[in-house]
Amino acid sequence: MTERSVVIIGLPESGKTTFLGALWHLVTERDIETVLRFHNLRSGDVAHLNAIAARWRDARIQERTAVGGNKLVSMNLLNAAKTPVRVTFPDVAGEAYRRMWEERACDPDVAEILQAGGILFFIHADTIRPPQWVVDETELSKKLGLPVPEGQEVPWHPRLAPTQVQAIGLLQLLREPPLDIGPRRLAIMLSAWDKVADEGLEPYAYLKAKLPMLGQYLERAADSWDWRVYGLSAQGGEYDSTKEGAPPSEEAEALRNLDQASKRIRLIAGATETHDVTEPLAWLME
Ligand SMILES: Nc1nc2c(ncn2[C@@H]2O[C@H](COP(=O)(O)OP(=O)(O)OP(=O)(O)O)[C@@H](O)[C@H]2O)c(=O)[nH]1
Ligand SMILES: [Mg+2]
Repeated sequence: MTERSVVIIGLPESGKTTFLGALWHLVTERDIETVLRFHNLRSGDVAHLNAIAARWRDARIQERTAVGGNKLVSMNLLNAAKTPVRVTFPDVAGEAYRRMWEERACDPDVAEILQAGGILFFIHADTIRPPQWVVDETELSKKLGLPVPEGQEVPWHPRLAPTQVQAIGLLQLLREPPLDIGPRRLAIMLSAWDKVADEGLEPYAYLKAKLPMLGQYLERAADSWDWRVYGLSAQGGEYDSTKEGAPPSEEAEALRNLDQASKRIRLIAGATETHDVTEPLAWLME
């Protein structure tokens, strides 16, 4: 059997676990045509997959993945030619990737996971931190009549870096030893697309508008990635918050009322839209 692995990467709260929950629902429910079809579960933590898929169906926000709690699941999927391909997915905490960017350190087990296969890189489309200029901030504060303290330095910390800088930093690390395994396919997943779809941009245009340096890095083929950009709404809308006392979300209620939960999922590639989140996986494994 062809062995393939797909690495899921993304800073904390970028939508990695939600995607896995939606994918597991889609391939086990089999109510929608998909490019890759479920064959059987090869090994790994099926309890974890079932738990996140159940939470996804209930329209409840996933719990943060715990550091050190990396779950490795490997499932056999059938491609269009009905050839079984074994796909291994890690569900790694975003904190592990944050550490890679901030401290340039990585646990050996995460490093091992990262040295295989095509890459699904998650960026939460609605929580992008843009570059900020001190002069602009000062100007704005003055206009709003807010106090502008003089001579107060804020020490720089890598966590304050704009999203695109962190993303490029992570991608560059993957093209350096010990993680480099040569040019790979890269699918950039702009998650929570439902929150930004109103802007009327296609995913790549959105990336170029909000993350222009990342756009240039990809266009100039700086690290020879063979890349694509997708917009993904794995939830279809806002799910119920996990915060104590938070009221249920109206959107979540509407999503629960859909006949087919699989239809919550929206994957946008260019001008086309589908419910089939196996499409980028099929491309990564071609
Ligand atoms: N509106 C909306 N929110 C989403 C969607 N997908 C993920 N989110 C939200 O994004 C946040 C992070 O999602 P997770 O799937 O837990 O992200 P993660 O990357 O696994 O996070 P860590 O485990 O902390 O690394 C949650 O609040 C989700 O509800 C979506 O399709 N739509
Ligand atoms: Mg997670």
